[in-house]
Amino acid sequence: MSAQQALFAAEPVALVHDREGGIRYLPDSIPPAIAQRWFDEAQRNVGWLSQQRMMYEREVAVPRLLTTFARESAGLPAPLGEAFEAVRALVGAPFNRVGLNLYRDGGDSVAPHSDKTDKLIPGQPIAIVSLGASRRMSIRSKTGPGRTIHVELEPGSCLVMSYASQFTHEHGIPKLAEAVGPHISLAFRCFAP
Ligand SMILES: O=C(O)CCC(=O)C(=O)O
Repeated sequence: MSAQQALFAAEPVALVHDREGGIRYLPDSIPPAIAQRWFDEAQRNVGWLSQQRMMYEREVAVPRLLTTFARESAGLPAPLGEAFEAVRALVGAPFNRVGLNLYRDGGDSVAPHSDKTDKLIPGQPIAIVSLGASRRMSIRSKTGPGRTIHVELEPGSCLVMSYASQFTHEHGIPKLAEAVGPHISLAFRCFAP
């Protein structure tokens, strides 16, 4: 696979190796009809927010819509209760927070970053379920010249990233020049009590 081609996987694939399971892509983790229903419900129900951030001393809009919920939130919107249980069972981790991202079109993105770990339970993974249109994620080592891995996040897939990998690798979703439909990610994390 060249560095520019994106991986389209039919089987689980290990992208990065480390002592905590590394970064793994699990295609077809959620059946297509359920993934479509979760997409429709999440798009309608979760109260998407537009956030601002400072860039070069100017306030700019974060290029995607976001929201976040605790598993214990009263009135957890559909489909998040169901998704929490499915992803806890799939990955075997006690996820208690979910961050949602809505990429409205190819102009929306997330810059390369690693997740903040200060509020997370050490050793517990992060799981990202993709819904809607596919988007390409780029993963690269923070150190050394290592190649960038491109993985196509297809609807119903789950990308599992170890806690340890947040110290060694960055991930991001670049903008696309071509037209693409909306994509939603559900990013499950284990917050310390
Ligand atoms: O939307 C994605 O697949 C990635 C989201 C992400 O990187 C994050 O929430 O930190």
